[in-house]
Amino acid sequence: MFRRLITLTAGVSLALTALTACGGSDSGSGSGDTITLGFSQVGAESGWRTANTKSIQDSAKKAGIELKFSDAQQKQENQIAAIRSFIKQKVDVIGFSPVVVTGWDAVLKEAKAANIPVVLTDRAVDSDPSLYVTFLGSDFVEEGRKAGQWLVDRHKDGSDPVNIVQLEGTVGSAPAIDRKKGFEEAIGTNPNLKVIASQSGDFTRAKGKEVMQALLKAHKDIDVLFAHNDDMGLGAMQAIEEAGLKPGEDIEIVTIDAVKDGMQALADGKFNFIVECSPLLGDQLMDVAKKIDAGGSVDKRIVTVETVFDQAAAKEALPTRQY
Ligand code: GYE
Repeated sequence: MFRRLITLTAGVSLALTALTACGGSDSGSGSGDTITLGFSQVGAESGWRTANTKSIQDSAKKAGIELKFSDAQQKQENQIAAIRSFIKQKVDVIGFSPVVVTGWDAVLKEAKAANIPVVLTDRAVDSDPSLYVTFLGSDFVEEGRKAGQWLVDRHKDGSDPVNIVQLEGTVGSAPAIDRKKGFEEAIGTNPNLKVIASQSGDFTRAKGKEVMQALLKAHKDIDVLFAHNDDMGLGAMQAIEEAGLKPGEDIEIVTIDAVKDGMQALADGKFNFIVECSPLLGDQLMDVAKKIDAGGSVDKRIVTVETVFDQAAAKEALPTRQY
C-alpha cells in the first residue's frame, strides 16, 4: 500500500515536471525528437564501474538516446560542475551516480528550477526525494547482509574467535555505508565473528593492496577479509600472497560485485564467496529516461535483482559472464 502511494505520488509529480519541461524547453521534449541524457559518472575506479559505463553507453546507442557523458574522477566537485553544465545545455534528462551521499541539495534544486528531471543510478543521496524522479540500483544493505550471513553459516559450529578485517569503499558513499551496516548486522548474530580492523580502500585495487599490507603487519591473526568490492579484494589478495600466505585458505576472502576478475579468483579458490552487484543498469536507465520524457510515471525506487556465488557457482558462471 505504502509502496503504491509512493509510486502514485512520483507519477503525478513526474507528469507535472514533464509538462512544464515541454513548455519551457526548445528541445521538443516528448514530441518525438531525440532525447538528450546528460550522465555524470563517478569515475573509473573499478571493474564494476567500467562495466557500468559500457552498459550506459551501449544502451544509449541502442535506444537512440543522445548521451552526454562525463567522468568525475571520483570527485564530487567535478560531478556538480558536470550537472551544472548539463543544465546550461538544457538536456532533457540528467542521470548521475553520486560519489557520496551528502552535499547535493543546491545543484538538485537548480535542476528542478530548470525543469530538468534527475534520475539517480547506482548510488543514493540523502537529499529530499522530491528533488529527483527515481533511484535505480542495488540494495547495498542487503548485499552486506548476504556477505555476513555466509560467514555466519560457515562458522556456525566453531567456538574459536574468527578475526575479520574489513576493506570499506569510498568514505561517505552509499555502498560503503550500507554494506558495512548490513554486514555488521548479520555477523552480530554470532559473537565469535569479530571485526578487528576496518579501513577504507576507496574501491580501488591499489588502495586495497596498500591497506591490506598495513593490516597484515599490524595483525598476525587475520582469519577473514571482507572487501566491499572485488577490486579491493584482488589488491588485498596480492598483499596476502606477497606476505607468504594463501588467499582463500589461510585468509578467507568475501567480496561484493562479481566482475570477471573477481569471479576468476573465486573459481581459482583464492576468493571464497562473492555477493553479486549488477552494473548492467543501462537498459533500465534508458527506459526510465524515455518514460519520463513522454510524461509517464516510474517507481520512485527501482531495485536491481542479483544473486550470490560460491566457488562452484563461479566456475559454472565464468564462461558466459558478460563483464
Ligand atoms: O561495488 C564498486 C564501485 O557503487 C555499486 O562502486 C557501486 C560500487 C561497486 O566502485 O566496485
